[in-house]
Amino acid sequence: LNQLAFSQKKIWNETPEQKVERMKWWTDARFGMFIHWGLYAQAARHEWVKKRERISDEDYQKYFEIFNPDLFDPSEWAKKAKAAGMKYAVITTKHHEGFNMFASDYTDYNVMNTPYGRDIIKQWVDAFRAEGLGIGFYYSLIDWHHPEYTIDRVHPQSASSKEEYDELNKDRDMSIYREYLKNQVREILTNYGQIDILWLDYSFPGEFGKGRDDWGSIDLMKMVRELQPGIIVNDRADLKDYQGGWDFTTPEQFKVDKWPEENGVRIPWETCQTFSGSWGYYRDEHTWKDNKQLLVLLIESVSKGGNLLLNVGPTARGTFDERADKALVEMGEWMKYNSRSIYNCTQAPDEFEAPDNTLLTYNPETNRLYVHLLDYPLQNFLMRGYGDKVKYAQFLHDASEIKIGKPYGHWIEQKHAENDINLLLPVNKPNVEIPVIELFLK
Ligand code: JFZ
Repeated sequence: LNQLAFSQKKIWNETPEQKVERMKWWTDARFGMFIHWGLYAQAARHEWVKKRERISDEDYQKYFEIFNPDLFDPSEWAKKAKAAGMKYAVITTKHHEGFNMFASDYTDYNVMNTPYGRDIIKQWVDAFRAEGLGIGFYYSLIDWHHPEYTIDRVHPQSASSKEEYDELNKDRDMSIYREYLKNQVREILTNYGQIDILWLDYSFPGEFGKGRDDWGSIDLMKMVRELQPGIIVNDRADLKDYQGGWDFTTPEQFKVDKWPEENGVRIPWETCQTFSGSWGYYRDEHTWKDNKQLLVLLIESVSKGGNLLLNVGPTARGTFDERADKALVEMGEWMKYNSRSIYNCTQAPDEFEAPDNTLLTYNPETNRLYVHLLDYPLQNFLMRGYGDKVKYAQFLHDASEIKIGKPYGHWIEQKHAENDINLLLPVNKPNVEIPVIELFLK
């Protein structure tokens, strides 16, 4: 079911079985927290604000000079993630703005030199570890601050022609940035103990783009694998055709229609999603998804064999926006009673057809199938072709039996095959956002 595509070019030697084993905790976990936090939280209008509004380095400097998240309490964050049902978390150690949330020997543009003056990443790792959560680092390949990083033509910029870009970049040397990037990744993978996930972001190969040669991706990933042999890495360093160059794919902010494949083989995947559209804290954004939409994102990911990394953008004081808090609490309420249909679960075997308005997940170890009722049906719930497959049915949230009957009524009888069954659901929807039927399979 979870065989992996392997190519000839190798950065890291491992059998497909070893890879499945290395990633097992992560594919079982299914649900993680993404955290986008940096100086942009102060602007509170998108983590791309510097580019979007063409803010100069001089003007952006004020955020560095006043950064002081006095209410930052990472153990509170960790407890909230855990209560929501999340099993791991990934935080921005550096986003495109180039600012380091960690103490670095390679730039002064880091948190130690702000009024806050303490290593945020260190505290964050300790607190999230203490709650038993997997630890992930996001590190931006793109850097709008480093003086040697050549200014990109594909992102909004002040220059308009090739000549102007050449002029802007004439004194910049990407090989120096490449070395810096490697040094910084070494720092974050050396100074904080075991790191479970590395999330590099992102490549945009092409005429005006940047890819593996600009980042030195091959060399970088060899170092990553050596420093942290157990680490799980995303696929944004432009190393798709290298074994060991990536571990999972990252469909972002769109609906995944089926389990992604590489060379006809299903691959591990994780979709990352926001509450409201922006990744960084955005005070005035009103496009927040509701509880049901968020639950569907999670269930739908698992129903297609994937994970959900759900993003929080903390404020510049170090707190979660109350809308994020509310969303996490609501998800946790559902997860408390229904997480058995999420953890260790995956796409159902092809023989099971999902009835209308349902999503199926399946636990291969317990051989149980989960039917998520997105739109609560009438009481005679027809399941075609399930007759010889189901031993017992119950609601997941309260373990109350759901009786199994035959499709009834003489006028229906002729239309139904011998193998169809009818689940006798209560008339009223149980008080659960998305009720789940747990089927014990034969
Ligand atoms: C990137 C970042 O630019 C963004 O700020 C955020 O951190 C997000 C998680 O990742 O955005 C991307 C990167 C790649 C694609 C789209 C958005 N892509 O490949 O479609």
